[in-house]
Amino acid sequence: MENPVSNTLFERAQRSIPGGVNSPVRAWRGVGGTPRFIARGEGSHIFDVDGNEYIDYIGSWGPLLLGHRHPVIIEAIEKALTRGTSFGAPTEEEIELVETIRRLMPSIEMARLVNSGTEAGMSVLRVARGFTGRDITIKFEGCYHGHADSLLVKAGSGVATLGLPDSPGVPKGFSDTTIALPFNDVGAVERAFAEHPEQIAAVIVEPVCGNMGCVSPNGGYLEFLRQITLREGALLIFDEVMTGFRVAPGGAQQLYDIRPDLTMLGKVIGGGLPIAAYGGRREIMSRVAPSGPIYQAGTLSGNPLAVNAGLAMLRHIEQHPEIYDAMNHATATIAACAPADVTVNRVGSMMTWFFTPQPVTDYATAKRSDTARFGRFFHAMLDRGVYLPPSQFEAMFVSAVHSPADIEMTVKAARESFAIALS
Ligand code: HOZ
Repeated sequence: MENPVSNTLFERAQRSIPGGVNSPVRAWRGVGGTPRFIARGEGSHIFDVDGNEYIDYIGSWGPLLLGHRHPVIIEAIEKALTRGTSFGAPTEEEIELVETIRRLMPSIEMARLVNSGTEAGMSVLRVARGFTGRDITIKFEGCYHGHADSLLVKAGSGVATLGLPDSPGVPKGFSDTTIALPFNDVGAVERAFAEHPEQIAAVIVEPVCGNMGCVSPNGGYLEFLRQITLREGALLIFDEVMTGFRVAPGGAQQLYDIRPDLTMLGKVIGGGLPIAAYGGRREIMSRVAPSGPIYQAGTLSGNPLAVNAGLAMLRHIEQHPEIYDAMNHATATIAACAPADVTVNRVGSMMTWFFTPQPVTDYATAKRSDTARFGRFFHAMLDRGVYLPPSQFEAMFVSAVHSPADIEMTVKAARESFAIALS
């Protein structure tokens, strides 16, 4: 595919924006080549500035359950737009959005709206520390909870893609409050609690990891995290930025039947517009200002465009639970075409093809994947009109509007691309 306009734009972008992008993975350092600049999206497809069309499996990194420009979301945004773009004052729809989230995810008894997953992550940790009076957090290697200082330790996503173990600029005092452990390793968590009695405020986890590629929890692992946190007086935080309303209407906590103390939600609650939330047990959330002393604030929190878009999407999925079977079936069909020396991890409509024949159960095993082969595969797929996340360490997402024709074309493209990548 020709992409002269993208090439020119990328050169221009690099003169004004670090790496030419506003979020590192978009620079395609994980696969090489020039990122395509996107002109527009429609349903399951996106179109670049050179006029090339692709079946989109990024979906704005997960939230576009209904694809691009779904009529219910566009209508909600248009209506909201006629009333104003930002008030810095409460609106009725904010209550409705949080009430809808509560219906779908009953562990969330109260929630606070913020603007991004990063903001949700930094806020939820402050609340966990403020509530427990403890400072240490356990996170898992390869999990990514946004770029807040104390969470940027052995993180996944762009940090994994670029091979940066941690980030300069994070004060040692901050990273010292974080213990990073291998995902799915029960013994490591037991040892950390034994070594830091009554000091661990919370265990934060992506219940299905999406930021080291898709990695599912071993049977019983999330139950174990629930039990040990209860036993040790620590809080269990689920980061459902990717899994929320995706792997089930009530997220991973519904799928695995676990009730976390606190939950982070991201862009999915805005149907792709910038908004996020954290919430959980009333007793904990009541400690957030102004009802309690733990401070967190923001002018754009509960922005009316994002709130109305998210409300429209969540109401739609509440009324159409059948979309989950369709998304899961479509994803399973795509997943099934992998050859034996490629490992497929899939949970619902999230999946990753890892270029290793070994099982991928944590960050160490994800890193065994042959990223050069992944890069060849990515480009072969792109040449065939299929747009995947440009990193081995990101999950791909299928929406409710990917059609049978999209899936058939993707499977055909994947078979041809595996042959190229593995040759
Ligand atoms: N770190 C994000 C996904 N895990 C990528 C964000 C972006 O580039 O938009």
